[in-house]
Amino acid sequence: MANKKPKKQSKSKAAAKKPARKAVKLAAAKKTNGNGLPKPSNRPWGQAGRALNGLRILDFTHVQSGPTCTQLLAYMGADVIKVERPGAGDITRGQLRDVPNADSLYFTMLNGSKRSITIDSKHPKGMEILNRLIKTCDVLVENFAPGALDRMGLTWEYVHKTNPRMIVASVKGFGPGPYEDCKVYENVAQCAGGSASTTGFREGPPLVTGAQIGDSGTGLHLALGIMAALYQRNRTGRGQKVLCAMQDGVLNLARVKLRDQQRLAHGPLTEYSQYGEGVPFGVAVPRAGNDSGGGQPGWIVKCKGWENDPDAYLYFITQAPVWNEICDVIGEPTWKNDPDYATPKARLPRLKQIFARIEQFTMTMTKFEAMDLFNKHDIPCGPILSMKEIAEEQSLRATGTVVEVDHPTRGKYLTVGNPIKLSDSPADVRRSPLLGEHTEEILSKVLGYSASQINEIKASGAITAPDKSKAAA
Ligand code: CAO
Repeated sequence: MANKKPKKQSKSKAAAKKPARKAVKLAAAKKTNGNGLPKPSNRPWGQAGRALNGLRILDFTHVQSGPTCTQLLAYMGADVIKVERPGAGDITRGQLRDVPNADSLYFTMLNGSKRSITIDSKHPKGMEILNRLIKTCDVLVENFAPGALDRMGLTWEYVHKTNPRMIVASVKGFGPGPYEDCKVYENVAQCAGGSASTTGFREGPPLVTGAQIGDSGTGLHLALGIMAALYQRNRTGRGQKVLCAMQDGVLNLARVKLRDQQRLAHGPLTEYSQYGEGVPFGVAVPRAGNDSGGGQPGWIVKCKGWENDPDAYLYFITQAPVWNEICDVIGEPTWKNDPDYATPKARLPRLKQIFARIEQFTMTMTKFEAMDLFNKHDIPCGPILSMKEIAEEQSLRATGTVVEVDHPTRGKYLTVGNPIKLSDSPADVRRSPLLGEHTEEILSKVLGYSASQINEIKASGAITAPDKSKAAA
């Protein structure tokens, strides 16, 4: 090709250049729609890569809150590089262990689809590797105790100077204020965010919930913050700090209770069963047992088998638009026109009695039979599903919400896949990495270290656990 004689041009050079330029412009327009944006792909849905392909995350997270965030980003296609301390790793690898010498489910279910590199961030050579990672990654995500990242030398100023495009996303227990330096775990956040004081039964103590709204809830908030910061970076060209405090995250999820706190100033909360029972309200939102959160009164009622099965219950909502159907189904047709029952307002002081009657009916059938029956009449209700039932539920497997993955040391286990379904980006749910499984791969393929440099790094102790026998000698 290079030796071919150029053909004689019949037109002048200037004239010949014009169409060439036009062709280039046309080609660009074809690719970009003429407005700088790519033309819609004509690849089949689900075959145009994953939503976050090309995004690289420096994952400094541990325990639960941070890992839930980065796992979600990994499911959506981001390359998540989890940095762990050599020899130790994320503390959850060894917590609540069910299989000897294998990573715990605590760890494996929060760190799927990631790569693991071990780096001692307090070793000079380790810091050199981290510097390279900072230059090549888009987002640094961390949830260390307040001040820990700064103590490593990775202050915001330092990271921003090293890579101005980098987004630094953090989970902390509290935002700026009196408690900003405190370490926080899930239940502390539930208590400080208003969830515990409003959960449980009026007569009992505050209660924490099984859903990890402080950890996983804040991880979700952080993922959204990261996405927004990435979008803004497209415009500004620079990264920013993203901070999600667990107290704030819980309060955001408990906002209806702050709503009720303000309503209290204007009178009793009539949809709380305490109102119907004639119990006066205090100064703060009380615990409401299993009352429905909104204006549609609901309660948990027993179903067949409740004596032996702790989950033989159904959540039943007396939704106003289907009140007539409810009356017919449970065998109380006269309630439809009885002034004591016919309107939502009239029913409020009688909720306890109404739910007792509904329960009388539901106790004659299983929760699944009740669910089928009520749904035929458009009556909102839901069976109380045990974790065993959820683990075995085939429809959740079919949608990829529950996924079985295989792990080299623990074997097959179930994990929760991506609860966010994208029609053009199938979730990438893979097993969690072993400690340091991808250290060499990342050093060579991502950071460009040569084989001899990697040997040097290994000898330095920056990526390997300290040799205990040497230390003892
Ligand atoms: N190399 C060397 N040192 C490392 C390292 C690495 N790769 N990775 C972590 N470390 C060090 C940190 O530098 C820190 O050391 P210093 O305190 O000496 O600076 C130390 O390990 C651990 O940091 P930590 O204080 O975050 O860990 P902890 O176990 O004491 O506390 C937690 C855990 C969760 C209470 C705390 O991290 C925290 O409050 N995080 C913010 C809130 C949060 O996310 N909580 C949810 C936890 S899930 O329920």
